[in-house]
Amino acid sequence: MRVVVLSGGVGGARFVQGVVGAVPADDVTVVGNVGDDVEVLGLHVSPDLDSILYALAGLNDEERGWGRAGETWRVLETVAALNGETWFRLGDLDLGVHLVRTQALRAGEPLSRVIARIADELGVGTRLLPATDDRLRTWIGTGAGEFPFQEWFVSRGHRDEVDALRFEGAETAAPAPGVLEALAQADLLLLAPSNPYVSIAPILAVGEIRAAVAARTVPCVAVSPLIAGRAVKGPADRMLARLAGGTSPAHVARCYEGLIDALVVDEADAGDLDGLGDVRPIVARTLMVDGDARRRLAEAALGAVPA
Ligand code: FO1
Repeated sequence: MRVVVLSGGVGGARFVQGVVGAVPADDVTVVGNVGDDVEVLGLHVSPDLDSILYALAGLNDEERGWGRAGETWRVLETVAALNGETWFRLGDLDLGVHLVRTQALRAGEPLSRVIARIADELGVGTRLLPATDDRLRTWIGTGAGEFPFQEWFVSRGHRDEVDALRFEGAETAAPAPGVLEALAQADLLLLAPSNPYVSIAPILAVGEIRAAVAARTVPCVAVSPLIAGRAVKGPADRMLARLAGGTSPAHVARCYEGLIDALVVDEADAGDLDGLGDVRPIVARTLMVDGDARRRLAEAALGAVPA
C-alpha cells in the first residue's frame, strides 16, 4: 500500500516512525513542512524536515523532541562568548547538517535534492520531500505584532495568542518534484498529528498540493494532535480554541474541511464526536510514547483502507 504522509516536526516525525514500522519504508513518501525554516548564523535550518530525518535515522533526541541524541553545544558556547546569536540553539552534531545543506543551497541545489542526499547518507529508506523547493515562510500575527514563525515559537516561547497566519511565498510556490506524483499514486493520504495551523496548513498552502488532496480518489485520514482537547506539547490547543472556537474533534476536522474522510481521535475524546458530519471517527490511543504505540496509531489510520 502506497502512503503519503503530510507532516510537521516533532509529533509528525514520531507518527512517521510508526507508519514506517507498519508498511514497507519504500512505500511511504513524507511531505514535510518548510514554513518553519529559518536562517540562523548564516545557515539554512529546516527543523521539521530534520526532525523527520533524525527520527527515521534513529538519531533523534527523544526527550527534547528536536535535534540529535547525544548532542553537545561547544560551538554555541563560542558563539555566546562572542555575543553572537544564540536564541535558536544549534548543537554541534546538528550543525553539520546545516553546513552541508546551506553550502548546497548556495551552490544552487534545490532543497528537495539536498534532503534526498542527506537522507541517503543517513541510511533513511523513506522518501522525504519538502512541500516546496521555493521559499515559503510562516508568519504569526499577534496583538504584539507579526513575527516569523521561529521568533514567535522559540524566542517568544509562543506566549502571544495568535490572531492570523500568513504563508509568505505560498501563492507562487510550486510543489517540490515528486510531490504531486506521490499524491497521484497513493492508496492512502495521511495528515500526521501535527499542529493544523503551523505544520499542516503551510503544506496545504501550496495551491497544487491542496488541490491534489481535495481531488483525491483515495481516503485521506487525519490524526488529531489533541488528547481530551489538550495538546501533548506546544500551542495547538490554544490556537484551536482561539481560531476555530474549540478543541473538540469537530473543531480539528473543520481545519481540514473537504480534505479528509476520517479523523483518528484519542479514546479520551470518544464521547465528544458530535459535529463531525461526513468525517468518520476512528478511535485509538494516540499518545506516541514508544515505538509500539507509534506503530499501533499508524495501523489505526492505515485501517481506513481495506486490506
Ligand atoms: N526549539 C526550541 O524550543 N528552542 C530551540 O533553541 C530550538 C532549536 C532548534 C534547532 C534545530 C532544529 O531542527 C529545531 C530546533 N527547535 C528549537 C525546534 C523547532 O523550533 C520546532 O520543533 C519546530 O520548528 C516546530 O515544529
